Amino acid sequence: MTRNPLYFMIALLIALTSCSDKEDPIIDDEPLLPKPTASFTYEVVDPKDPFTIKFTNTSTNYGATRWSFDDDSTSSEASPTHTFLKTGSFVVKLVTVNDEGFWAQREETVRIVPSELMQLVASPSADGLRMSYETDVNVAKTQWFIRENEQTSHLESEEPDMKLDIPDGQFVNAYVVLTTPKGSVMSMNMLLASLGIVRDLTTLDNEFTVSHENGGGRDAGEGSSKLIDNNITTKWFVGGINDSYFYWQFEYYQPQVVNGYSMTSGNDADDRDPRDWDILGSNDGQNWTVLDSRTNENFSSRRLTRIFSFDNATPYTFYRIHIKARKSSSAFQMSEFRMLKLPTAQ
Ligand SMILES: [Ca+2]
Repeated sequence: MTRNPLYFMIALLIALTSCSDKEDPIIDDEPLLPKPTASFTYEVVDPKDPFTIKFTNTSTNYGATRWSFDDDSTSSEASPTHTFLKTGSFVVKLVTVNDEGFWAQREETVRIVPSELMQLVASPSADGLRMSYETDVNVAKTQWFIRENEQTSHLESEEPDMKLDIPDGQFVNAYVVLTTPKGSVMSMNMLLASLGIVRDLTTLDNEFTVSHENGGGRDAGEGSSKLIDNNITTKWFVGGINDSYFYWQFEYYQPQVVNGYSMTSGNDADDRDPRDWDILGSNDGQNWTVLDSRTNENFSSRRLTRIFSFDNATPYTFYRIHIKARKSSSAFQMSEFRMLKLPTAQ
């Protein structure tokens, strides 16, 4: 028995709209066919092209299939092969329909993660820092970009590597974009210092607590979670601090060596900026060692990121940032704070 494809489309549309596999007004008769099931498996066929995924339909009792790949593309093949054009998480959906218009569906999330596909390599040398990458993926085009500010960046190199002369104490924000022969793209950000890649330890298995919270709570529009959400357009605001002991701290499950941090000022009201502060380390949460101490610091513009470094080779479980004074306000605000491990000479 064959039916006009339009029939399937209408039946599918009605079935999807009614969100049920039992109430189909087109079907008057008792179902004669077994109802369809929907299931599938998927795999990368060639490790050199992890963006191309082969989907194997393991559904039963179906006449037609409809795939959607969560990237604006679809397929009606039984077991399609699909190439994603970027990294990310894709909710792939399969709908199966039998000749009586009964349907079933299944969703699976396909994840293509850059950090699982490529690794950045930094080698300091006499004529600067050499950046390269290791990957099993077939790469047709490499582009290294240097970020000038939050909005603009420039193409630095189209070679497999990039050489940079970074003065001591300065930092460069960069990213690399790799394009496969089929046009799929993956990229990675890096913060670089003269000796290599700066590691961001802000969200590596840590507990984040604060002495004072925003009135709306941790996850409010200006709650403390906005201090470490890796977004400089969101900020943490807390008022009424006055002379009380004000801090935030990180507790790591495994002790970590931290020897740097970044602070990004708020979008307005510079009187709420930090002026004096200490960075303290502890392994029991009781006895603290002062690792870095700053006074009369100034953030000369809004949403300005400043990176601070200090000498520390000791791994600590606890790090506390004690803000001893704001510029002049009884309130405090900051757009972003990151815990950093700066590369040191071997
Ligand atoms: Ca933020």
